[in-house]
Amino acid sequence: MKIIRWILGRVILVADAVTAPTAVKRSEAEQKKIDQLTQPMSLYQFQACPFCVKVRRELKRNGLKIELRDAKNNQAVKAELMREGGLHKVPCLRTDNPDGSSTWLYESNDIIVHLNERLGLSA
Ligand SMILES: N[C@@H](CCC(=O)N[C@@H](CS)C(=O)NCC(=O)O)C(=O)O
Repeated sequence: MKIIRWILGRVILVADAVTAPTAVKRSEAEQKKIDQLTQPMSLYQFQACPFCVKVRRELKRNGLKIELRDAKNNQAVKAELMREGGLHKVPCLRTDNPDGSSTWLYESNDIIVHLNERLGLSA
């Protein structure tokens, strides 16, 4: 079972690499505005999870600089996700708020919709 999952993961990664979306082009000023909005965000994810690949492709397509955190192999990141987010489930988008709290958003589709709305992107 583990080996099948591993092989499927590699297939997903190769397919993703071969069909990688091209990033949208925007003016320097527009990109700077988007970068400021994404600066407090990070994505907790697994490299070969199909739902994470889906979100990463959206980040790439929209030219979003959001830090990726490996919640599978990095034990500190995994513990942080469980302790603060509440679940060991990926993808999860973390947003650090100005008051010091963090907002944790699970579900790939909800993350994509949230990013589109928050950043004013066209879906
Ligand atoms: N409906 C969820 C599915 C997410 C999901 O099933 N993620 C798996 C990895 S592919 C997971 O986090 N499993 C928990 C674990 O492996 O501990 C989404 O679209 O984000």
